[in-house]
Amino acid sequence: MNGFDSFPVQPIKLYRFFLSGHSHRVELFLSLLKLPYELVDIDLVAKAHKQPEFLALNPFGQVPVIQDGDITLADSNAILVYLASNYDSGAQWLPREPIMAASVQRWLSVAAGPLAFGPAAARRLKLFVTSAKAEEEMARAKNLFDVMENHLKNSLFLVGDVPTIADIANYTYTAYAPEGGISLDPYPVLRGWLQRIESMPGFVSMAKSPLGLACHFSVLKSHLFSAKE
Ligand SMILES: N[C@@H](CCC(=O)N[C@@H](CS)C(=O)NCC(=O)O)C(=O)O
Repeated sequence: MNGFDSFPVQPIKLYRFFLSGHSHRVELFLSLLKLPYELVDIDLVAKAHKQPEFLALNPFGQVPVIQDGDITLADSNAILVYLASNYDSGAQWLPREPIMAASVQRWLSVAAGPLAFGPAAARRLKLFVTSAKAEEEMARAKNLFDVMENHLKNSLFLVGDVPTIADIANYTYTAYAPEGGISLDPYPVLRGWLQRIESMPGFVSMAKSPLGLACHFSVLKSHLFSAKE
């Protein structure tokens, strides 16, 4: 048991891709909440995410999606909000106090904005579109990490001294920024924050490249992102 009031009657299905940071943030939160879940790998190489069966789950044709009983929900941050609202009755992960709630939302917007279009985009380009320079993405990442480095000098986590879904939403693409050629060496405070998340009971990591990519890289490069090159 996880100590929370509500508990899924059956394992929550997480439709994901193993190198997707958006998928990983959901898996990480499910694991930290000690909720039962089942991973369903979506074959992005075979474009399974663009087939009618998957589009019925998410018309945007993107992972992650969860199914919790009768509920089907797409979008990583929406899923974090749902899981926190439904399964954390103590409201630690999504505080209800107006300023705290707004601060969490602000960092969810960062995860969907500068983080997605900075370090996450640089990683995607570096891993899958090797000819790309990713200069704009790297500049965005630097701006973002400068802000986070300063911000985290004042608190242990992004919103106060206890972890919230703001930290979960921003963890993966920050931790994996080096895969996009962005060093975290200049950011000791940021690295301390990553370590605090990694030391939480139930922490699970995402596959790292090139290990994670070893068997998939050539296939991915030629099929998955070719349309975006
Ligand atoms: N806003 C979405 C973004 C999800 C996203 O970008 N998913 C990527 C994998 S990381 C995807 O499915 N890409 C395939 C595509 O867009 O065709 C979320 O937060 O879940």
